Amino acid sequence: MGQSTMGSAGWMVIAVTAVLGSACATGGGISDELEQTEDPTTSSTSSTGGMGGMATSDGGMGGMEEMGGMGGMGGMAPMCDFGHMHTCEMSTDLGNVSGDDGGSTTQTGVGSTWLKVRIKETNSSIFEEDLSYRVTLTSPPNVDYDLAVHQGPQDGPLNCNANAKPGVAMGLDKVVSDGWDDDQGLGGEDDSVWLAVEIRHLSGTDCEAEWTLTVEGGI
Ligand SMILES: [Ca+2]
Ligand SMILES: [Ca+2]
Ligand SMILES: [Ca+2]
Repeated sequence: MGQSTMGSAGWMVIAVTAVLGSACATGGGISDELEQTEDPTTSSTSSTGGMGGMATSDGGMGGMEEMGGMGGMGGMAPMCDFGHMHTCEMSTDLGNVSGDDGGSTTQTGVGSTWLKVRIKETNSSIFEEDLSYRVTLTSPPNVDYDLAVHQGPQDGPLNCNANAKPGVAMGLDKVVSDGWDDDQGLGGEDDSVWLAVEIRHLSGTDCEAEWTLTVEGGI
């Protein structure tokens, strides 16, 4: 079928060329010839039935590709912004998680962002109860996110410039953990710390796929 279509189209091209050739011979310069060569070819490609065998199928495929492209861009896969929604200083506050007695908090979202959480000393016993935490970022299967934790000083403020503790890959998870002594001191010493948690988009375009961040204390 393809061959016969090509064959008839080939004949039509020859016919058009022949018509143009004779028209050219009766008058018109080189520029006229070029314009006429383009015009009949274009119009017959889009409208005439005879050449339609080939021209229509070409046009049809082209049309489908354009439609498909537009549909993909516009409806099925909307563009979304995976960039940071705000700065570290404006990070979302997840509140306190007990770093000694234990506890946890979980957050979900899409795209890069900053969050902060306080790993709080809640046990005021005269006996030491050391503090620790584990931050786990679980990426959805089709979007990859990276994790970094900036750990502030004990009994101090959020420190966005603290050295980043990079997430260690464990399957789909990125994990950062740490622990430190419960200092007693005279009258007790607060060993709570603020964590600035950065979630950074690496790859993938699914706007619906959420990451899950879990912060556990007293691990
Ligand atoms: Ca304590
Ligand atoms: Ca303490
Ligand atoms: Ca301390």
